[in-house]
Amino acid sequence: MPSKFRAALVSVVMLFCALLPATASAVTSTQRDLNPRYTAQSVPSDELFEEQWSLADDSLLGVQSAWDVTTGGSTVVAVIDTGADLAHPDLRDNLWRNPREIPGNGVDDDGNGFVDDVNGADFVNRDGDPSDDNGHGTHVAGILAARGANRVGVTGVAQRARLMVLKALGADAVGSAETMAEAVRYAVANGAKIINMSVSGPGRSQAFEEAVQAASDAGVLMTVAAGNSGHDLDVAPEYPAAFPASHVIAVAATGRSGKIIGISNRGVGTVDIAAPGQGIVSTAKGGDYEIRTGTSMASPHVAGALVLLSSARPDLGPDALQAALLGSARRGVAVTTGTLDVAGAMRRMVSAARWRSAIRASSVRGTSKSKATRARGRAS
Ligand SMILES: [Ca+2]
Ligand SMILES: [Ca+2]
Ligand SMILES: [Ca+2]
Ligand SMILES: [Ca+2]
Repeated sequence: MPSKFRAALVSVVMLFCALLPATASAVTSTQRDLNPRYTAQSVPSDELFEEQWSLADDSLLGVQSAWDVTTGGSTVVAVIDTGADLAHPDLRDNLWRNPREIPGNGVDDDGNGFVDDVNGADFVNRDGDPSDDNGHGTHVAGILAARGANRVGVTGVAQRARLMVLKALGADAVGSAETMAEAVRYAVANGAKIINMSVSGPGRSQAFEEAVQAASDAGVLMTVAAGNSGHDLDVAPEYPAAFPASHVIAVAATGRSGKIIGISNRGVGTVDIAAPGQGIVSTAKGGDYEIRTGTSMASPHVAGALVLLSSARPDLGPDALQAALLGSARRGVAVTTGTLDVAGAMRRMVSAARWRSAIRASSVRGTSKSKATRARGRAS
């Protein structure tokens, strides 16, 4: 066996998931702005919305402004991670359904090797149930597309989407490159337009790289975590962030100050964009909510933004979506472009007339402030 292939077989995709200390105070001690700037925009009813700092202050990413155009839609987006809590009240209504698979009949109806893979598949245990035995994937899925405006918990950057849940990391949040590659191929074969991979590791696997390149060639956009080693990927590359495929979008993590946080990797030649990844509240295993920190949390912000852009302009291909996303990023951090600006990207996607009428409509509609509730933050 050639050594390169052997190296590919044994290379491991390490997942770095730094957690905030279990400080419920991090979510409860927030000073409330009694006269918020976002009153004219689309504030959803989700009870923890005001704890979602990256969304609640619309001057940061402009997600609420983008919601005036669309809150999401039927875009299929795959999350390759530790799986997800499929019964979570904030996720279950946004799950992808495999149209060729009859649920619960014990038969692999679509002949893809997985029995009853209705919402995705489990490449670790090789079954059709990608339930989460870690919690990382549930959190990532919620940042991307927790159901918005359902009065429950949080909202994703995309309030609506079809989440394809692909479990490629085990209970220890580690997975092999071959397993990651399989999950990427499943996503492409089943119509995912966007794939989020909040994983990173220094091993360069040929099998994984080929799957990512094939997905990129097929026009699938992949948002990936830059990794949490705190170094420059131009000097010390990690993957999949440093794969050269053109539709790989590597994401660094910023904090509330707008600066890239210390643990986040960076690199003007390798990391494409930055997005919030510190103290992010999202869905947790067991129908719960929790706060996590890391580039794993930044990447799904960008994936959610792509769902919004794709929903606003389903007629446009991946290059146009990617150009709007990266072209609108705000300069000033050590990545190729800058910090995610969802409103700026949306403005590039829709006509000036549609943008103005969306903003007008939301001003007339008015909003009520969402109820701030204590987040049951816990670090696991
Ligand atoms: Ca099947
Ligand atoms: Ca079946
Ligand atoms: Ca399973
Ligand atoms: Ca919700």
